[in-house]
Amino acid sequence: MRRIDALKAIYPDFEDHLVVTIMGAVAVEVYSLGHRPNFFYLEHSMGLASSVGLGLALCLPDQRVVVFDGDGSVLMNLGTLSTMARYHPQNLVHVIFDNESLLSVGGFPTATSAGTDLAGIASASGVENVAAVTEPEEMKDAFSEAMRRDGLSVIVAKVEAVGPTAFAMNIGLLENRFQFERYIKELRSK
Ligand SMILES: Cc1ncc(C[n+]2csc(CCOP(=O)(O)OP(=O)(O)O)c2C)c(N)n1
Repeated sequence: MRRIDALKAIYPDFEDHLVVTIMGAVAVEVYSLGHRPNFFYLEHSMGLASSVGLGLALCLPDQRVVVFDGDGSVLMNLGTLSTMARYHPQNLVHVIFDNESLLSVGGFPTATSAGTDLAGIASASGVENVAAVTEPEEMKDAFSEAMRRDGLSVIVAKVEAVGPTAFAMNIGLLENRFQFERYIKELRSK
């Protein structure tokens, strides 16, 4: 499965929710499907998208928060899975696209290419709902189930190590940061 196809399969289910992505290829792919003011691309802070997502989920319990992460990023902040499980937000879906590589910086292999099982680590960390998917249809089912549940879900999607041909996005880092902040402030004032 290509990550872009997995994202296309679930875009209608996440477009209206708070979305945080890691930097690089996945940010560009989400952006290419249609940017929304409720999407935040966490540039540079590798490993911390799920931590930002957890903070948002705990502070905004009436919202659904979706995090799009990568295997390399999760491996840099592996404690995030036990922290999320410990604080068990009722509204957080953490999607880890596992392409077994650091695709955005040249494709160096990560530990998942040598057998590390992120779904197994998520379960052993205490995450209630964990799914491992390999096809867009499975992704669609696992994602809509996760969005329906009250709780924390982790979906590990095995994807090919392919990404966009170019990494340009027509939105500046600060513009995205302020737009997302404004979106949240407006939610709170409703
Ligand atoms: C702290 C830190 N270290 C390194 C980088 C450089 N970097 C940017 S993207 C990336 C790879 C991310 O890999 P992964 O999470 O697996 O996502 P993929 O690129 O494969 O989609 C790296 C190493 C960074 N941005 N921040």
